[in-house]
Amino acid sequence: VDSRDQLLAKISKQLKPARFEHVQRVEQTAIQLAKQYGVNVEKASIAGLVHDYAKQRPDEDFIKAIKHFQLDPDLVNWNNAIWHGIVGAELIKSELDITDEDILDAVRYHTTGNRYMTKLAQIIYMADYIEPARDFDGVEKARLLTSQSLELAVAYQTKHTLLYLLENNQRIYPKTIDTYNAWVPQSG
Ligand code: DGI
Ligand code: FE
Ligand code: FE
Ligand code: FE
Repeated sequence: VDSRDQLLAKISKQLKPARFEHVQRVEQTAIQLAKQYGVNVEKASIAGLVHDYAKQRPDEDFIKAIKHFQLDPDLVNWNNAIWHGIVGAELIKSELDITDEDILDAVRYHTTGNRYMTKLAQIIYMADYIEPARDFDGVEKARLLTSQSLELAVAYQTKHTLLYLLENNQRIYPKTIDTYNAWVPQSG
């Protein structure tokens, strides 16, 4: 594991400036949430910084990694949006020597969510959605919910992502549906 400066240098090599700024805002948001919810602040910092590490890699890197790491072969039928977290976690592990499975799971599930998510994974999922530069209908509601209940916030994001994907004729990755089914609040 590197010093913070070494880690930042490696990340900035992989990302264009706007994306590098985004991951630093996600880090700060995740640190605040970690303090509020009693989660390890160091892990929240690292997970926030690395969550989009693989976002700007060429498709062929992901195809190679899916084979090399023997991940679910169906992953080849998806795209960067799905790969950069789920496959990106393996690249982070091998290239940045980050072996903490809490951090790697938070990266893995930061786009799709997952049936099981640690508090750290919930925090990264939400921090990515509500970091200060995010601006979309519903972001204020998402920020308020995140400050009140991580679980309800995860459910809110998942529902709104699904609605957005359906509205835009995008395919739904099965894990996104699993997340919805696991987290949607049930009243009876
Ligand atoms: O990497 P970021 O832009 O910071 O954010 P992200 O990793 O949360 O989301 C990347 C994109 O992934 C976003 O535009 C929504 C999309 N996405 C999330 N779930 C699914 C999905 N795209 C498809 N096709 N299917 C999904 O289930
Ligand atoms: Fe992402
Ligand atoms: Fe996200
Ligand atoms: Fe992100």
